[in-house]
Amino acid sequence: MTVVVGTAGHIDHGKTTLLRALTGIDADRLPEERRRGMTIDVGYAHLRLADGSELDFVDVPGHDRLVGNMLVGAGEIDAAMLVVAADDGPRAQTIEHLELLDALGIGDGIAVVTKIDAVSPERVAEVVAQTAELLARTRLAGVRVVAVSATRGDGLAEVREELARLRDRLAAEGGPGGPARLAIDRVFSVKGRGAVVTGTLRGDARVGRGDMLRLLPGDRVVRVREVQVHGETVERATAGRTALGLAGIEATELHRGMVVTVDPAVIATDRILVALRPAAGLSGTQASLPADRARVRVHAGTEQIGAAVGRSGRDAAELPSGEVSAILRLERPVAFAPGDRFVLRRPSPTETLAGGRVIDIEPPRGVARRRMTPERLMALAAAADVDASGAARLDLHGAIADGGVRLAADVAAGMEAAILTEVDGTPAGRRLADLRSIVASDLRRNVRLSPGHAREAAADTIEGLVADGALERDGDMVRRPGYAPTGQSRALLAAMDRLVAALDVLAPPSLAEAARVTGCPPEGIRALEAASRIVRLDDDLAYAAATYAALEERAATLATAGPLTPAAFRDATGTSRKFVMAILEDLDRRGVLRRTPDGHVPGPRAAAAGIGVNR
Ligand SMILES: Nc1nc2c(ncn2[C@@H]2O[C@H](COP(=O)(O)OP(=O)(O)OP(=O)(O)O)[C@@H](O)[C@H]2O)c(=O)[nH]1
Ligand SMILES: [Mg+2]
Repeated sequence: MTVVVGTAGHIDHGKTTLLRALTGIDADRLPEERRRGMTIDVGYAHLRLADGSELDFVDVPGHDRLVGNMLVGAGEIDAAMLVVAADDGPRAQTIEHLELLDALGIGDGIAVVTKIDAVSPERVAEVVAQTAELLARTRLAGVRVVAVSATRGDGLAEVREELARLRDRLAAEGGPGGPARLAIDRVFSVKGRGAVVTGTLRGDARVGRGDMLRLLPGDRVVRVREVQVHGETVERATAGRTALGLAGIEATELHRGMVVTVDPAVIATDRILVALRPAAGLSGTQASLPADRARVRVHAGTEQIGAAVGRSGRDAAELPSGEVSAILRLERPVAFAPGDRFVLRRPSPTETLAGGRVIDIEPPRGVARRRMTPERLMALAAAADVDASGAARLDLHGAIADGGVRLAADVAAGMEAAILTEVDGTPAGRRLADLRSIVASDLRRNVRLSPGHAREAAADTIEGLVADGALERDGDMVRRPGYAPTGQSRALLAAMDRLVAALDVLAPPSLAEAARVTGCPPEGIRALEAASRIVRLDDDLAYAAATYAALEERAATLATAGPLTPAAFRDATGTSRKFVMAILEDLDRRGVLRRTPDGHVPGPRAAAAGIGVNR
């Protein structure tokens, strides 16, 4: 693995000079940086270790106004190199950067007390002690503090040795793992070669020429035209600092903060469930977590974005780890994967509020929010591996549709019970299609699924019950095993089926007329209504359940696009005013739609009808 080390420390303390002394590379590449002798944007360098392997560095500015750029650099590192000038000692950004590294969960690195040529040995010892004391209050407690002079060269060999040990320690831990991706930190356009992006390639990654990558947010597909590592063109890159020439996109369409990835676990989302931990509070006052509805800045990867914190009700649970859960609503979608670390800062006056990690990139919405209990949040936050977190996430959501539909154990059991209850209520049996629709809409009162996915889950569960022998299939009917119909009920069932078929059209005849033609007696109509095989809108108008479900879905979809007028709905369904008025009135009464002077719009129960369900 290629370890990426990020510098940190107060302005002018010698970060860039130390890197130049170690690697021979000047990370201050911008003309303005060279003129002013200070780092403004993130810079890069790499070091060849004694065994021939290489170590990557990200160099950051120490200026207090450039903390945003420091975080771009620190967002994708494995370890830190804290630099403290021996003459100055720890200063404001020494402390601020340490707090930020701690919030980002950086747990290994090295500290360097530099410029020792300018002070007495006593002063060096004093600053080394102060630095170790500060580190002790963070996750970097106990890392080596090495005294050097970057200009004279004292101590540089020791720094190199410690960096090699650092690399070995991190390699032994198996690297950061996680989804393969590159968070873009620089974009430029090379004449004749098109757009080029740079960043740190992370996760179990392997990116080669010709690969197709997803660009987030926006979900565009781009092709890798060329891969470069440390300025050399290579067939493929596996980790560390990487430059990618991209085809199928202009440089102007790319910017810092975007992510290219091959892993479907990375998605662009504007709402995340997170676990927060208050910042270390190294400067004395202990920072407190942002309150509910507080406006914050989220720094994640190479991106930063405004967000509102949700810490009320079900969103806020105290986790045994000492963290608390919260929802972050981002100003626009940003690429995230589960487990990602980030920092929350107050915009002004700026202060580091908290460090956090993402526990769900698509937290429960709508009815599924009722399942967000502290126990389920804790289980998800504590999940140690992909399997455990997959199971905990399913339990939190109740149902997840990714390819197929999966149901949580309690939801699956509830659905089986509901199916058996339905069937027990009609000994003669239920039509499979009706049973499917009924239990599917039942399911959607408890979990968030699209109508199609809910029907798929219903069909699977019914199949399962048939396979187990709890139900029996007879043509398109489902019933309990062992039912023996009499001659009379057989005739009634046939008449009921005929009536359902007659009402299975967009403009059905009057109910009385349909009953007469199909020979279905009143008790047959009552039985059909009780079994929800037909939907009765008024005395003389009824639809087959499936037809009505389709009409409802159509109306709901149209109403999300803008107010739906009776005339527009009539044209969309090719029926007449009589039918659309009755349907719209029914949907209004049930809260699926709401009537406004301009037409019908989604009502309070719109979500239950499938509006706004994105997956
Ligand atoms: N005497 C002495 N001077 C040093 C040493 N290292 C750096 N300097 C000087 O300190 C000044 C700042 O060095 P930089 O490396 O630019 O500091 P920096 O931490 O990168 O600064 P920013 O990027 O602006 O935060 C320069 O004038 C360096 O020449 C050292 O070991 N000894
Ligand atoms: Mg610098």
